[in-house]
Amino acid sequence: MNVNDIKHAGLKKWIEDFAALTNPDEIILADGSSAQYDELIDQQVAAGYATRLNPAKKPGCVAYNSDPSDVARVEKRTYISSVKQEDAGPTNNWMDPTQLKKEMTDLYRGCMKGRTMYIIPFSMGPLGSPISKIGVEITDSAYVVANMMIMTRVGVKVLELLGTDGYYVPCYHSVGKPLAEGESDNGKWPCAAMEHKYISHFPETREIWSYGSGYGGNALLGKKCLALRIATVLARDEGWLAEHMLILKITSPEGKSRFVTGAFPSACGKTNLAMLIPTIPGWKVETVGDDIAWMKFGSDGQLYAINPEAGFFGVAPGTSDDSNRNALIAASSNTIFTNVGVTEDKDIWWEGIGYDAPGKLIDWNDNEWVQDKTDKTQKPAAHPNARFTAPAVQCPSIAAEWEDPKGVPVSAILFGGRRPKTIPLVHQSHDWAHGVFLGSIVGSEVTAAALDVKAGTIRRDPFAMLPFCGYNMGDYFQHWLDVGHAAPDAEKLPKIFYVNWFRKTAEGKWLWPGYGENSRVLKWVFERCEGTAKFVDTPIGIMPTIDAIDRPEGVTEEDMKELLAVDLDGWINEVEDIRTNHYPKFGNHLPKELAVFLDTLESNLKAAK
Ligand code: TSX
Ligand code: MN
Repeated sequence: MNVNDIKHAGLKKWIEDFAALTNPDEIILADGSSAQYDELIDQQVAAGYATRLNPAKKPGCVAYNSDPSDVARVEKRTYISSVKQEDAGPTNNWMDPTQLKKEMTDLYRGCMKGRTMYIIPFSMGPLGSPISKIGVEITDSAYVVANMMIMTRVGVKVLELLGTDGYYVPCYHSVGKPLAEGESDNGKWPCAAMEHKYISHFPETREIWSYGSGYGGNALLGKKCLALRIATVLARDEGWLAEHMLILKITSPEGKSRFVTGAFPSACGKTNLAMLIPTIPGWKVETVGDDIAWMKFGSDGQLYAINPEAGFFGVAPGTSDDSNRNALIAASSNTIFTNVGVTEDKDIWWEGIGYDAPGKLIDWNDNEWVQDKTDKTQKPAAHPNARFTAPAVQCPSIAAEWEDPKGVPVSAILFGGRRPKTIPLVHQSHDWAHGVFLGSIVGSEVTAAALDVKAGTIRRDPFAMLPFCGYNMGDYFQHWLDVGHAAPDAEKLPKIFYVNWFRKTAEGKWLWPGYGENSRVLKWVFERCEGTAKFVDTPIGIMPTIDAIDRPEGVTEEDMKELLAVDLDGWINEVEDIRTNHYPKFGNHLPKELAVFLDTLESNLKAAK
């Protein structure tokens, strides 16, 4: 099937119009076939954009290196272009949509000269699920096509679902580097200069316009742009939740299963948690999704979640047999690696993979690289934001229900962050609205990787959604409260927890071993849902008794007391920080209900002193 066979008049016209503007050499429909995927990858390898990896070690895998300037999402070039600036809110960049469309149309004019235009019909969510949404991305990047084929459901079946007049979210994308007559990229990753990059969202007309970057969330428009920023707007209008959450399944030794979702800011190990291998005998953890959850009430009054994605776009460095064996197995075949090191025998390597670099590598900058552990200033072989794009079905821990079109019933929602002090290992909200308060105050310690703020400070990232909400964040808090108020049965709402795997001693030692041992906390969460867990009420919420969670090896009773203590002075400082630095950002869009929770928390803490 090719573009001429498209039966949808609106889609046909859009493709023709955008082709007339961008002037590509040819137009190809991404039909979703593995033959087309293989052909695309072969072409990319032949043209020098990608390296075919060793079929004996990494069958069906390739490695790309990006331009050094195009390595991550660019928040300063990301826009929520609503008609009114107030609707984008205080935490999003805003431009007037007419102005922005004019600027971008000028950039798009002739931008695909010398390139192929690809049409990617894709479904976010299982094909035909009532919760799924369809998008069509037009791009001039074969890398984007290949990645979208792993991360979403692409092809002819989606066009069939669209029929002659079905609704889709139009997603415009160009790398922004037209080729002159006879010019070639010479195998170099094409992209535009930073000041010409735009990742634009038009929430009223539900369009995504991206220009100048070929990387990740800037270019794979089904993910952060559609499944989060545009979906949050749809969810607000339609009464559901589009969230930056993992979805996991936990099964007890008795064989009872529950589903848990969780939102964590970056660098907290969300993918590791989604694929966790439990240390407690008899318990099982399986994966439904590692990044995005769409949640809607079912006719039975339960909240159901689907993973709108079909793959994992995971951070490679730090992924090892110890930190996440399941991810390594998922990414051991049919995977696209971006900005990793490549060994002489065409295998991959990155910092934190769990073993030393074997011999001479080609690093992410295409330079020869030999590990020198005595040189503390040596630049890494893999970029810190290097990625694997791996099919979800290849994950050994993938749950049988991961593609169930009705979704999975959610028993619990976790929030978390990297908090060396104050925040206990786990506490639970009294009810949904109190849980919304906990989500609204999520924060994480800034790690060394972020240079704009000094390390050790706490950056608030409410619901881990700060970069991903397509409208005013204060209104988003209100939407969460409204979902609770509108619940068919308040008893069936998920219970909400705040977890913290990252507590340290005064000497800077980790108090909690984390990783697979986090299953002990998941077990307590499970037992709270069952009504069998031991718990106490405290000024901050519901907490495990000191003996409610079995201690892992190396954690003393004293450690456990510290992990589960209510640090009254620390929390009073926390309240002060929220009151003076966090909540005022949202101005009169901050729901009163949240301000009341802050007051109540403060008086609870002061009464307990
Ligand atoms: O992903 C992590 N998780 C969640 C796992 C399911 N990480 C890595 C964060 C960066 C992506 C963690 N790091 C976790 C964790 O629970 N905990 C820690 C901190 C930590 C690091 C090392 C040790 C203990 C705790 N122990 C040793 O190194 C021996
Ligand atoms: Mn994410």
